[in-house]
Amino acid sequence: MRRVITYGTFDTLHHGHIRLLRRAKSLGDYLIVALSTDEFNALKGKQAMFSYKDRKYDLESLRYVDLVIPENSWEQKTTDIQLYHVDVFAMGSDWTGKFDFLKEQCEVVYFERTPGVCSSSIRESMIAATK
Ligand code: C2G
Repeated sequence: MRRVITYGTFDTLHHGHIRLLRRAKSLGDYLIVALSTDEFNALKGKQAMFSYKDRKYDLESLRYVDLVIPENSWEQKTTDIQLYHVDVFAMGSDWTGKFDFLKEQCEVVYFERTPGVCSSSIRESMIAATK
């Protein structure tokens, strides 16, 4: 069983996220998503539109996702990889190089980010539409 892990906020789930998850799952048999909690988002300076509970619900509905765990800190990646016996760490290319230190523990893969879609612009247009 080859286990893959990825991390993110996954707010206003869109095809850029889903393409990332689909490619991450294609690297193994089991995909874990460490989902940023609302508290960790505050640390990241991100204000998600949807709660952790709703974002978790969305991810758990996807065929590519096998397990959703909370992401509470920047530091947990090393222990997550040990705890869940992870073989591959995968992220989008906006993070290229940022997590290369994990190469001591597992494979590290960065996938090309999907152009033309992002949660922040979806959020802004949703907010504008309610004004
Ligand atoms: N992504 C993508 N294409 C997009 C938007 C996002 O491939 N158009 C990818 C990102 O590169 C990331 C994942 O989808 O790998 C989740 O994106 P975000 O929810 O924006 O996550 P982020 O805020 O980058 O959090 O510890 C790592 C952080 O929690 C990552």
